[in-house]
Amino acid sequence: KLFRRSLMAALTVAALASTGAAFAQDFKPRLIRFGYGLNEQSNQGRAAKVFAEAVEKASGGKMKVRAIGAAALGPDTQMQQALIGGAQEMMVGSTATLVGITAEMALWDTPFLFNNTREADAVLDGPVGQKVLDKLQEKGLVGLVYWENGFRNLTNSKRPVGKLEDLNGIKLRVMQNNVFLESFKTLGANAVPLPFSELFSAMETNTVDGQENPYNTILSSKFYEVQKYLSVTNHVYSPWVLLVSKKWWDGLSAAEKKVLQDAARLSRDFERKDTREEAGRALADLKAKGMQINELSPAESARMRDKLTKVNASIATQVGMDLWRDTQAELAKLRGQ
Ligand code: TF8
Repeated sequence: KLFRRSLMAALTVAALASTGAAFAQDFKPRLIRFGYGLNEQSNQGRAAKVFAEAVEKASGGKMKVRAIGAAALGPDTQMQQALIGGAQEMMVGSTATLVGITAEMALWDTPFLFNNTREADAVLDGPVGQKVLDKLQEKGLVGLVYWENGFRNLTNSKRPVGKLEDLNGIKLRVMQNNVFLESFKTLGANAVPLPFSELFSAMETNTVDGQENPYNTILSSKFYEVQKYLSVTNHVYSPWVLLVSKKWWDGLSAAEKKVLQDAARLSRDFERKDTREEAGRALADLKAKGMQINELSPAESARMRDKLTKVNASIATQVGMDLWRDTQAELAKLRGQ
């Protein structure tokens, strides 16, 4: 009995020693170029910093994240290609700009898909969200988690949009994505696709009259300097997605991958909380900056919603009927239907 006990102890010591050795070997010095489109003072910038710090800490300083904001590494679409080719390691950006690569991402562009952030979190972090992330792999990308960009609202320099007809003839910048293009054409706007990095100067020079983004971005990108009117439409919830180059990812050890996955989840939880707090204050801040804010009446909101259901059929075809039905089923369950 005594012999067995000491044998067990010896085995335990040996096991501990070997995990310790494996730990040291499992981290190589890594430099991670992490690009994003908004500025450092934005919710995106703050969360990028949280991610970078978590990775460095958990890897004992072996993995270094260089977070590069303000689209200095290029707009979303350019960074996506750099990740696919292996010239850049990581980024965070809009799911909407990924639709050209992974059609399933169009699911998140469905107008009025989520009624609130509880629904968004549940679907994005659940099996449907994971299924969409998994689709990225065959295109050379690994999707780790979704961050919150947020519910989108309209701004423009022409007039308050209180009803559908007010959008007529407004030159509105949209993301480079066929669903957004179709949605805003359906609403009567003159929709112009542009990368985010060109948006501010396009509004400043009146190349476009308006745009749509969450309150946080309107504030952090100082759109209030070039836009007078903000109309509360909440027409769609936009996620951001944390992406890794698959080429680079496949060369990482299990321990290195785990560090990135854990830091991704930690940054997600921080980012959503931070974004929601900021969004709660942002409307008052934007008013103080001189923006004129109007809400749509419930009747006008319903009209906009009705009109936009037209694009649902084409989204369902793009993402596949199975995924579309799974999403609707999950939402019905969340709504207690
Ligand atoms: C947009 C998006 C942006 C993102 C960002 C640059 O309007 O809402 O927030 O693309 O990653 O383009």
